[in-house]
Amino acid sequence: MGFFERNRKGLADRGIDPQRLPPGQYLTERFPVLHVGEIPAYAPGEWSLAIEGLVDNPFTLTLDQLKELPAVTPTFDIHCVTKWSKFDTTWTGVRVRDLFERAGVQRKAKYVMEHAEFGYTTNISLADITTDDAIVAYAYEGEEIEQVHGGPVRIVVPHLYFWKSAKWVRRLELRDTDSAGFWERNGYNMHGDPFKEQRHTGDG
Ligand SMILES: Nc1nc2c(c(=O)[nH]1)N[C@H]1C(S)=C(S)[C@@H](COP(=O)(O)O)O[C@H]1N2
Ligand SMILES: [Mo]
Repeated sequence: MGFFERNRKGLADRGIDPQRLPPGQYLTERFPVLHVGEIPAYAPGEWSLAIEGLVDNPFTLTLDQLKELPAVTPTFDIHCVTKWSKFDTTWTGVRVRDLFERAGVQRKAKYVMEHAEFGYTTNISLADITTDDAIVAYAYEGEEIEQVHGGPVRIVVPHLYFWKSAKWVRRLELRDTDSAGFWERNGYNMHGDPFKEQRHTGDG
């Protein structure tokens, strides 16, 4: 039996439903760090998030303003395209949906480009980024998100591969057309559903 099969079998042995693990993934207890380039550092008060593009009322929030908004603290599994999955991670933040309601999304807006520090981008549909668990997160397991994991603020969209969850997010741009973000231009899938194994361009 190979590593992946042993790992999957280990789940059942521990009473965890193996169906939670998408095809081709293995469960890790660690929290791997994955990104291109440098880790940005923010002094308190420097960070901001803009909601812009096809909205009636674009606005920008500071970290303090974000933290004043109604928050949710969902627990969910995350799945990286490099094949690790981590179960039962708990994040606190504001639903992207709530921010978009405040901005007044225009009818023609169907897609969102997440823009992060240093030019990292990832594209996602409006439907995927407005689900219950899609949040602008500022805490992980009750603590401030570590800088290496995207602190002070990152997107978390648990039902898609984790590259769709921009760390150090600075702008959410509402768009009428879908265009490839950073990894999507470099061979990754436009949608990225782990249960359909939409890893590479054209999968699924
Ligand atoms: N800004 C930024 N966000 C990013 C990335 C990146 O390179 N830059 N990598 C993505 C990828 S491929 C993954 S798997 C997750 C990893 O998040 P983690 O380091 O907290 O595990 O961040 C995603 N968000
Ligand atoms: Mo990833």
